[in-house]
Amino acid sequence: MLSKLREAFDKLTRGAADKAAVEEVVKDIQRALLSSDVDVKLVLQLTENIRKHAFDPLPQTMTRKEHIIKLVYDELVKIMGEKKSDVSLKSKKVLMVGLFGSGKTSTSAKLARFYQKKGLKPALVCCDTVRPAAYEQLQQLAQKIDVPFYGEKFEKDPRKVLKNALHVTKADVIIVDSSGRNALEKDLIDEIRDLNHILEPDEKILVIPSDIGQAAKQQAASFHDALNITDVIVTKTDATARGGGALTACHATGAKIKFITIGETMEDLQQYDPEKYMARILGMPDLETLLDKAKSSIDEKKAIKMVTGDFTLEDFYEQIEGVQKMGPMSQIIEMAGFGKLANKAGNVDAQAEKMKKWKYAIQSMTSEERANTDIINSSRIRRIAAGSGCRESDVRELLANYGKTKKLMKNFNPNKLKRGDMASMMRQLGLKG
Ligand SMILES: Nc1nc2c(ncn2[C@@H]2O[C@H](COP(=O)(O)OP(=O)(O)OP(=O)(O)O)[C@@H](O)[C@H]2O)c(=O)[nH]1
Ligand SMILES: [Mg+2]
Repeated sequence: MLSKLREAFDKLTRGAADKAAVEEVVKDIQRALLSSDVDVKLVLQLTENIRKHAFDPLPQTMTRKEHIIKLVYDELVKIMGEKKSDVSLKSKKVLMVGLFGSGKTSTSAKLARFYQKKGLKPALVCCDTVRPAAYEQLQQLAQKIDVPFYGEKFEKDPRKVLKNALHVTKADVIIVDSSGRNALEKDLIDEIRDLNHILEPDEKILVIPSDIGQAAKQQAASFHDALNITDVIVTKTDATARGGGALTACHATGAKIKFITIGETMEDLQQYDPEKYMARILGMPDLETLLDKAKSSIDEKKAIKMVTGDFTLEDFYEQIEGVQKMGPMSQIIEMAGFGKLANKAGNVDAQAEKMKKWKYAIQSMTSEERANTDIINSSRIRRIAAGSGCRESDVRELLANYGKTKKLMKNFNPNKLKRGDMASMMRQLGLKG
């Protein structure tokens, strides 16, 4: 169980976190990963990075223990997906593959339900001609969620079924369920390969049950060889909190987790969210709080850079962009005690348009110009404008705002800031009407 990792982390609270202690924890982490069926090579690779960064300088808000948990988290999500999964709502064809009993059929229906709730028209196709009741199983699920279903009860060749299905099925999202096997056999791989050629799917999803062990690597690698897996769905996460198999499968395919399933009803499918998923498999419900702390310490560093006036044109761009996204700048405003003032940061669309121009302009500058904007004279402005497709006045506006901000930031002390100062600063930056 990956939750064994938690026990390893706990050791860091006791005693000093010196080199020997961290080394012991690294060993514990290795044992925990190995006993969760994570591939040996992968375990060594993961822990090497943790060892390397264990003694990096600590951000003020974090303890050594929290820092190491964050390192482990970063390593794990690098493989399984660092961001919440991206689910496109365009028309598409999806092929579901996986071994016997992994959850392909039920997950196909859950996925159809997911897209149905998003306002798309899904359809389910049964290409499992091996398991006796496969046809009825998917048909019943399709009926339950009121989604069109195609299958041929007596046809033994799934290739024929799929070709026919594609002729008659009109839907935004076509989800094709395939058959499983006890083990990876050549006939299954050949069949999957053929279905892949006939369907030409946009998404090729490997369905992996949470409780899969060491077999994950070989399985994932074989499916990947046959059809280039694009996404992973981890099923049965309610039944066991293992997670090592999913990690290995993602590593073997290079694909990220798109969804997890958390139960047997048609609503039990969730988009993958790294923080939530890791909290689940590590058995650490408070993980999100810890990660929030890590995020705010990064913003703190940026803020310090900003208030010391030592910031470049690129930093400037990032800060302004941050205001749009309620990012770092709003953090500073919060630090200064003004709550979500940045919400009122003016007309978002016009601002976004301006940002785009500025971005191109910055990209058209030489690194020398970026480092020292004082050298940007009229002829350089002309060149930058021409290179970025902006007007010269846009470039001048960018430079003027950057200069103003730099000056403001030098005198900016978040602790002494008054409400009026902040509003005036926002106005001067052209961020408030
Ligand atoms: N508790 C729980 N059960 C699940 C979950 N996902 C699937 N199952 C159950 O696992 C069993 C197997 O699921 P199927 O969808 O039939 O698996 P399959 O891969 O299509 O199986 P074959 O077609 O035989 O290869 C069913 O009883 C499902 O209800 C889940 O997230 N949680
Ligand atoms: Mg099935």
